[in-house]
Amino acid sequence: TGADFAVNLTNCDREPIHVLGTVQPFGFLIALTADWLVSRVSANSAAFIGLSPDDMLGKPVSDLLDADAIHALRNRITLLRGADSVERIFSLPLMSGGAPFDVAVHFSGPLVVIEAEPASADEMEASSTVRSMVARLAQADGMTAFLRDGARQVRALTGFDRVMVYRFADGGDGEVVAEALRPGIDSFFGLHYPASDIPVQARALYLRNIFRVIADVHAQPVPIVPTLDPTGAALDMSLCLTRAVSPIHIEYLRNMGVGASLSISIIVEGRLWGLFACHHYAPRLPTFAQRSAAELFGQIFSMMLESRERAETADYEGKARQVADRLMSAVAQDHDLLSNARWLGDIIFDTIPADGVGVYIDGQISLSGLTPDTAAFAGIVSMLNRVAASQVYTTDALGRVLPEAAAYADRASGLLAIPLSRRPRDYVVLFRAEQLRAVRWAGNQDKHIEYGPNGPRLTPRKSFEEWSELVKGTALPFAPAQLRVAEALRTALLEVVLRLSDSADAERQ
Ligand code: BLA
Repeated sequence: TGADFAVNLTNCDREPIHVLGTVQPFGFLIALTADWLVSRVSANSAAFIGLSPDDMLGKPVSDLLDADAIHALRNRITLLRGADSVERIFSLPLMSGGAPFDVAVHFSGPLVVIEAEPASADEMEASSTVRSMVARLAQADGMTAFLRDGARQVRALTGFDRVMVYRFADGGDGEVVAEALRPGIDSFFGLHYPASDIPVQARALYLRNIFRVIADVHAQPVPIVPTLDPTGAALDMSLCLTRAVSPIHIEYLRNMGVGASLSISIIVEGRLWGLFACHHYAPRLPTFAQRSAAELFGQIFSMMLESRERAETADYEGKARQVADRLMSAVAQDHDLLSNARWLGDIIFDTIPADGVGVYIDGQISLSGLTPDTAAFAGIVSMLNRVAASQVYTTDALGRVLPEAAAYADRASGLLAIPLSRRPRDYVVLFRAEQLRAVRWAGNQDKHIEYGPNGPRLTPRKSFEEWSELVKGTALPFAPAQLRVAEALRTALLEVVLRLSDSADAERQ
């Protein structure tokens, strides 16, 4: 269970963050058995409804809460029918004659979990708020504007100081691809972080539960009583709104001076594409209605992103076909073009972005852009002859397959090779430089911060350094769609090359 797991920097991907046994103090929690007996209560219940865990544990909930409230809860629970989701009720008086609460109910295994916090006076209409947010977003022209507008909308709704769109790469590391900020704070735009900053079990949980808020990183988490049931199991809080989060993440947030954090999953094609990651430099709890609206907005944003990505892919494939046709007809007319690296780069880089290109034909070398020198290129060609004679070959860490390449990693850490002939030897090779980018951190580096027990490693600056260390000698990988295009280019070029050699043979005869 989570309660006795001592988390540190080396084991945090195994911390069972869904069973830590605590809630955040802005709300309280009651868990009921299938026959509606109280089986668990958070220790802070008395402050909200005047009943302590001792007053409630083991009792039928009908002896404790208002009859109308129980009726409303039962109705919602029927709606769930065991589904992996959460129902919400706004402004429900839990005790007869008492104050209203905003309430969430869901199933955790066989238990019904009720979470409640004092109702806010917020009269916001979530649906109309989200409707106008979405209408504005729909007008965004292009992906960059779409992501940036998404961040702006979330900031306008939640009032957080910083809203980032954080996008995951295949290995789980991530990049801040859009940001909306309160004026005057440092930007994190363009920064990358290692996968360990949002460990694998957290990413899995965020796929299942798309919204979380940490209202006050200095608040003391409140234990659930009893923490373990008679079988020794802790309450699975995966779908809880009040779930207190991993102490290691709290330390990270404190180390960076953040007071409250909120994040919303962005899910595309069933995968965790990224997060809206929001920070506030003081404690902050958006109202229940605002949080519901933000969650809904996240879902709609995800769907819009998915359809924009599909449209982009279709556009891209159309453009790639045009490039293949253009290459083929140009080279058919003037086959010297094929050994002109600069000309090839101009045509290909639009569809397969790279920093340089080299061509090797009949022993002749032509280089353009950021590439290794001629001698190094010849070394690459002989390596390719061993690994890539007849298909597109790619690596994003050339130094790992060709040790001498470490010497020019800054110029060429990644390559994509398109063989031009059935026999080994002739290639068009695209190069990508090492992906490390110089980053200038804004802000006062000397500002005094008391670091937590795991020290300054748990800060974005150190995280970024760690990421930089991890990606030394690697380039941004060529994406699967880009590889498909390269394969199409290979077929097109192979065809002209064969035609050229046929006509050369004919001339000779
Ligand atoms: C969770 N880590 C998170 C979350 C984010 C980040 C956004 C989601 C929870 C939230 O909404 O706050 C990471 N936040 C970032 C990053 C930036 C940011 C990269 O603002 C960049 C600007 N975290 C670490 C390390 C460990 C770690 C080294 O940095 C472990 C060794 C753990 N992060 C960790 C855990 C969670 C987490 C366990 C899950 C928290 C939870 O939901 O319980």
